[in-house]
Amino acid sequence: MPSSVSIVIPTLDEEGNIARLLFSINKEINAAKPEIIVVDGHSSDKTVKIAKANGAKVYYDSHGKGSALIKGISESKGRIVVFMDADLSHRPAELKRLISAIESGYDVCMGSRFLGVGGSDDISFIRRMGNYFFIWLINSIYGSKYTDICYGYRSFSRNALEKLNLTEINFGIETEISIKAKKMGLKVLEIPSFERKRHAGVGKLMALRDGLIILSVILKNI
Ligand SMILES: Nc1nc2c(ncn2[C@@H]2O[C@H](COP(=O)(O)OP(=O)(O)OP(=O)(O)O)[C@@H](O)[C@H]2O)c(=O)[nH]1
Ligand SMILES: [Mg+2]
Repeated sequence: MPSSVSIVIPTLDEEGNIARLLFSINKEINAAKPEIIVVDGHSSDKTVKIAKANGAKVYYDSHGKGSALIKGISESKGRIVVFMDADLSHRPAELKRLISAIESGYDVCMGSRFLGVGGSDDISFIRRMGNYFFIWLINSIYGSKYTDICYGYRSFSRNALEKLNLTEINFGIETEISIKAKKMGLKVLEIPSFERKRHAGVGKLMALRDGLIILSVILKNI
């Protein structure tokens, strides 16, 4: 893989996951010599110590997952940037496909849990229904054909990230990306992705609070 690749990983109390994730990333795409950027929300556990010991560059951000990703974009150097969760929900085996989509000329490549052989072991009934509703709403309002909206396993060209100029500091950032990419006419590819159950630790997303944030992002971008 000739391109330079940065992987941006937001973390909050992921000490039970981060070493395993970094090991698997390096195993999968060793040849790409990826730059690994961890942006930590001031974890109270050993996340940062473990990330540094396993070769990641660590930065801090206090505002939320979206804000951590934005910080990661500004600190990263790669021509291709991948967003990846720390909890082992996103399979490192899918990295090559996300990267090669950008190398072959797409601006954005989005993993989708609801496309083809994609799926999820990690999504509750309520969250699945919420996801379907938001996908329908965005496609109806913006004329897009997305099969997934709120999933964070995605890759980007540097150019696309500069155009997107992201601002959402919380879990609304994926929705912001999907809407802006459609409105800007970016070349987007969705690929099937399988979301595994969070390995260790506790999820930070709260369905009602974050559902309302996502709804507000959908409405304010009209
Ligand atoms: N820096 C930072 N990272 C965060 C914050 N909230 C969540 N994250 C990270 O963002 C990623 C996604 O968060 P999760 O808590 O796994 O959200 P989720 O996948 O919707 O929830 P689960 O299905 O329960 O895992 C993980 O790597 C978290 O550690 C935050 O406030 N700051
Ligand atoms: Mg998770």
